[in-house]
Amino acid sequence: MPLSLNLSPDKQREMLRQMLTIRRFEERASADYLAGKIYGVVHCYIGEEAVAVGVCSALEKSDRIISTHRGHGHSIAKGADLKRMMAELYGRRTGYCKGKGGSMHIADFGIGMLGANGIVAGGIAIVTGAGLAAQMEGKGGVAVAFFGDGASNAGPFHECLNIAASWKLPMLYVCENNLYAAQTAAAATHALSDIASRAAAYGIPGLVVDGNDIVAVYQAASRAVDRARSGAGPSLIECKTYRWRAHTERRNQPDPREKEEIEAWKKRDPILALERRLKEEGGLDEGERSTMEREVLAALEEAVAFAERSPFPLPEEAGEDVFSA
Ligand SMILES: Cc1ncc(C[n+]2csc(CCOP(=O)(O)OP(=O)(O)O)c2C)c(N)n1
Ligand SMILES: [Mg+2]
Repeated sequence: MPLSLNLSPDKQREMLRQMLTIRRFEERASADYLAGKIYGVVHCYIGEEAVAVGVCSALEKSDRIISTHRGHGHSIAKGADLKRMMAELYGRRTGYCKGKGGSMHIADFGIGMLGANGIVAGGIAIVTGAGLAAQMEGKGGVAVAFFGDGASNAGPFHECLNIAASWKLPMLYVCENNLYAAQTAAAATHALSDIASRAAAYGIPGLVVDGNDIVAVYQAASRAVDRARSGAGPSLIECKTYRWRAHTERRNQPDPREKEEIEAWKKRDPILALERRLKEEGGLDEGERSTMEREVLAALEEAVAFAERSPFPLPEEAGEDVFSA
C-alpha cells in the first residue's frame, strides 16, 4: 500500500508547490531583510513547511486557522496572496495590513487565515473562539491553532484545551515542536518527551507525528478534522520538526544549537522527501520539477516587483485602523 494513500498525484504536486513557495518566499525575505529592504522582524519557517501544508491540505477554505510569529508558511498554505504578503513585509500600503504590521501581522479573513500573532500562545485563545463560533454556526467548520513547543508551556494552551475538550469544540491544536523556544531548548522547560501526552490531561486524543513527513501530517490532520467535524471534539497533534535558520533573521542572531544537529535535520528535508516519493511513485519527473521551480520563482519576482513599486503608508495614516476596547 503506498504511503500516499488517499492523496492523488495532483494533490501531492500541489503540496510540493506550496512547500517550495514557502521556502523560496522566505529565502527571498531573508535576503531582502538583510539587505535592509524589509523592516521589523522576520522569523523563518524553513524546514517546517510540511506541517503548515500538510495540515492546511486537510482543510476547506472556509475553515479557520491562526498562526504565530513564524507565520509565512501558514499564510501561504491557507492560500494567501504572495503580492500582498510581500508588500506587507516591505511595509507598503498595498500589504495585508497596509504596511503597518510587517511579517508578524498577516491576516486574510476571506481565506480563513485569522492572523499571525507576535504574542506567544496568544493565537491559541483567539482561534478557540473561532472554534466556538464554528460550533455555533453549525455548518461543520473547523478551527486550527498552530503554535510552538514554547507556547505549549503557557497558560492559554492549557485553558483552551480544557474548555475546547469540555465543550467538544471542532478544533485541531497543532504543536510545531522544533525543539527550541527562541534560544532555549525544549528539554529545559518541560519534562515530557512528547508534548502530545498533555492531551490526556484534558481527555482528548494526542498524536505524535513526524512533522517532516507531509503525508503523515496530512493523514493525521485529516483524521482529526473528520473527528472535529463529526462533533467528537478537539485533538492535539504534535509535529516533530526543526527550523533550519536562527530564531529570527537579525544579523549575528545568537544560535546555541550544535552545527551537527542542524545538519542532521537538513538531511531530513521535507521538500526533498516528498519530491523523492513522488518521483518513485511516477507522480513527478525532472521536467515537471524544473517547471514548478521556474513558476514559483516567477510568482515571487512578481510579488517583489509589486511590493517595490507600491507606496509607503503616509505618516498621517498611522492612527487609522487602530482599535482599543
Ligand atoms: C507572551 C510572549 N512571551 C515572550 C515572547 C518572546 N518570544 C518570541 S518567540 C519566542 C519563542 C517561542 O517559541 P515556540 O513557541 O517554540 O515557537 P518557535 O519560535 O520555536 O516557532 C519567545 C519567547 C513573546 N513574543 N510573547
Ligand atoms: Mg519552538
